[in-house]
Amino acid sequence: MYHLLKGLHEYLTRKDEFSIIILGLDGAGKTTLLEKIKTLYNDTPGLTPDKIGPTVGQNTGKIMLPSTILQFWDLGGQRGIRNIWHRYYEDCHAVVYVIDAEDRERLSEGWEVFESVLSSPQILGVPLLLLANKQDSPLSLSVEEIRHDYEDWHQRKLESARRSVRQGEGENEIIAKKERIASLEVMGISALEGTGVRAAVDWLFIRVQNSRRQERHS
Ligand SMILES: Nc1nc2c(ncn2[C@@H]2O[C@H](COP(=O)(O)OP(=O)(O)O)[C@@H](O)[C@H]2O)c(=O)[nH]1
Ligand SMILES: [Mg+2]
Repeated sequence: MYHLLKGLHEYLTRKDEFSIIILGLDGAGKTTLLEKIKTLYNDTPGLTPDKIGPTVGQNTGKIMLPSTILQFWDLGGQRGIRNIWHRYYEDCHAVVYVIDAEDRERLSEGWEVFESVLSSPQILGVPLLLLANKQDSPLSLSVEEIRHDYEDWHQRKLESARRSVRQGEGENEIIAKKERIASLEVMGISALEGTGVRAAVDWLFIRVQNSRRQERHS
């Protein structure tokens, strides 16, 4: 009887755990976002922005949602650290890419890295969310402007690839990527002030639940 009740209790209180990785260039606001998520969802608040230094290695944070635990991994964005992102791809359930919408000078560098994330075969089927951060700043590009800027950048890149003799990708990869871009979710946030952060977490929560269901039915 005890075991039966224990089993039932475990079943009813069971929480599925999902890993979500937060990627982006250094300075995009990944750590600020992670700490804001912790502050919004946990009893013990995350670090305030004045306590956040450049990320060396990784930061993690867990939040509890109904029958779900989301574990966030903020991986550093410096060039050297980016080389290890792929090690996390196999085990993640969603990817968040943070772009600094205020830093126009580094947008194309940000898209270059975003493109490599988007093209990674291990995460082709994984929900991907693009966050246009720093919306509190009057200098920031809006969500629409960010989407257009990326599409323009991508178009230019395709054209220059067509002109060059050596093509890295086949037609199928290009089509798969086009579909991914067309269905890409872009949201505006201010990691500093917290605006839009709950909407982003809600989106992730729903998407990881849905992809788990698809897994079961396949
Ligand atoms: N105005 C503004 N600044 C932000 C925001 N998010 C992060 N920052 C600032 O951007 C800088 C880099 O943030 P950080 O979280 O360390 O970036 P990371 O390298 O991607 O982890 C810091 O000075 C942050 O205070 C935001 O939403 N708005
Ligand atoms: Mg950081």
